[in-house]
Amino acid sequence: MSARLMILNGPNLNLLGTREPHIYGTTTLAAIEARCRDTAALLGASLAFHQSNHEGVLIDHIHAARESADAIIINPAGFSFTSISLIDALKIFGGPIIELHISNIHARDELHRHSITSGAATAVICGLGPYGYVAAMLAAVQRLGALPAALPAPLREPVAS
Ligand code: CA2
Repeated sequence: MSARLMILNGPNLNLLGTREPHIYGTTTLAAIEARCRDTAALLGASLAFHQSNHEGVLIDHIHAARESADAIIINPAGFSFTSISLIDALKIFGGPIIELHISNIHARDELHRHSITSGAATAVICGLGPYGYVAAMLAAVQRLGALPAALPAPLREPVAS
């Protein structure tokens, strides 16, 4: 099985690398997308990668993902703290959802600490910087049981619970 991944990026992330580098680093979203495409090739996965500043556009992508993707990786950015509609859309998607934040939101100010969309996610990754996207892709494909057999065993096999 070849996993189909959709990565969604919320508002203002198109400006990554240009403002507040002390929080979000200097890597641009284009560079992150390139890294994600390289990772998809390594994982034998297909990738749709989107960014929007508009809640409704993100919701339309999530609806489309019900047909076109097996897993969603989403950095809802500011919508993490406000959007009941994103939560509702994510709950309708049937596959694994990994919520991702570049910064460690738990170490941020009160306004940026409580993601309400996390409750609709299968797992949450935060604080790893842009590498979080790579980690999320690996975890999503592992969840789908679609990691290439050529990958070393520790990357493929879940640790027993
Ligand atoms: O760390 C993350 O990935 C965040 O989702 C980024 C959001 C923030 O509201 C979350 O608390 C954590 C903000 C994205 C804003 O993007 C910017 C990009 C460049 C310069 C300034 C902000």
